[in-house]
Amino acid sequence: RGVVGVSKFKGALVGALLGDCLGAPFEGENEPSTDTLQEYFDSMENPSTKAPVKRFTDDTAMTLGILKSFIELGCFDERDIANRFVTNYFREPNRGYGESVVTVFKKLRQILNSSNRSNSETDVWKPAQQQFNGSGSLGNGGAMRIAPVALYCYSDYKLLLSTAEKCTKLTHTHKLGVNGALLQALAVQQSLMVDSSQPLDVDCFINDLMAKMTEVEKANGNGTDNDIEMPYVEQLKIVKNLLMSENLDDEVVIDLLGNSIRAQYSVPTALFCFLRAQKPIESIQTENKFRRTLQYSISLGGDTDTIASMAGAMSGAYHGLEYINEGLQSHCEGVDEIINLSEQLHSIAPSP
Ligand code: 8NA
Ligand code: MG
Ligand code: MG
Ligand code: MG
Repeated sequence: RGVVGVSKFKGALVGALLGDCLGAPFEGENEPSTDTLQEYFDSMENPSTKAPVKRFTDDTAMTLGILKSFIELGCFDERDIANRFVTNYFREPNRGYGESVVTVFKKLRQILNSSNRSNSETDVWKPAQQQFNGSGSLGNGGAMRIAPVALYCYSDYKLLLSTAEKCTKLTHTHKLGVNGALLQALAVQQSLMVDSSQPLDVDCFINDLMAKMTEVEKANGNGTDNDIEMPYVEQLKIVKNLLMSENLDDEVVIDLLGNSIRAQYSVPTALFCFLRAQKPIESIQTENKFRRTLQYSISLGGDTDTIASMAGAMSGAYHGLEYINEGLQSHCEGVDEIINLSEQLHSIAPSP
């Protein structure tokens, strides 16, 4: 297992940014038409198009918080990350945050401001645990921002799992929220490790993830009150079956995998989009598998920015920055900054 190059670090984070920025205009709407999306991407890839820059949303705002914390502190620090989440939210509350996570930010702000109280009153883990009457959030907000953790910890599997879990539990403590973030982190890490000069062995990629998530769900529990023992492993089986089927029916994909703000019904969907885009998709005209990944993710509707962002992180980590069309990049807010930060993260991430 070799050292991962800087292009893959940049690809992962630019991929996450582009998915967020380009998917955001369609978030929550009904699925956009095939023609609308084809034209949307075609026009941005055309160098003469100077359309307005697309703003990033909460997905990227929180990713940037984690990224800058790693760079400035050189390690994972929960109080520093919590502080960045809070500061970023109150400076720019209109980035499209989830409805309930704002409660966590408000409580965290009080905790972080109260320096000389008892330990329990300064516990940064508490507010997330109190969400949804103590069951915790199962939204995809932990998964959508996890890419920097996957990059920083890529060479140390145990550190990756434990850091991704802690990072998620600052806002999301439900098992489905946490395990969804672990799946996303593992998928990005695997994408980094695969050589993109060879065709992707999709079957091998999903089998590896299934084995890892089996261990995760055995150890962490499933977080549901029904009979499904390993909900993410079940979703991964569906991903595998869908990848083998000849027909690609959007309705079936949405019905089986989902396109919602729940981690369980969006992280496996993002993985499917990345893997399915390794082959041509009839309704999408492009040779570029990164663009195909984003365009397909957004075509499914629902939580388009987040699903495209998660799939974009995997695809960018696999292909590297040079593969990502510059026209698409130029239409996204913050792309130069995130490339610069990716380089810095690469220089401090422990190598194997
Ligand atoms: P969150 O923790 O506030 O969760 C989001 C929502 O999920 C909550 O408001 C609830 O409706 C639901 N939810 C979460 N946990 C539970 C539970 N235990 N029981 C019942 N319902 C629950 O925020 P988040 O950070 O997870 O959210 C991330 C998403 O919100 C991303 O898609 C992000 O882009 C943003 N967002 C999404 C939309 C959209 O329409 N899809 C719109 C604006 C913002
Ligand atoms: Mg968002
Ligand atoms: Mg469609
Ligand atoms: Mg979203």
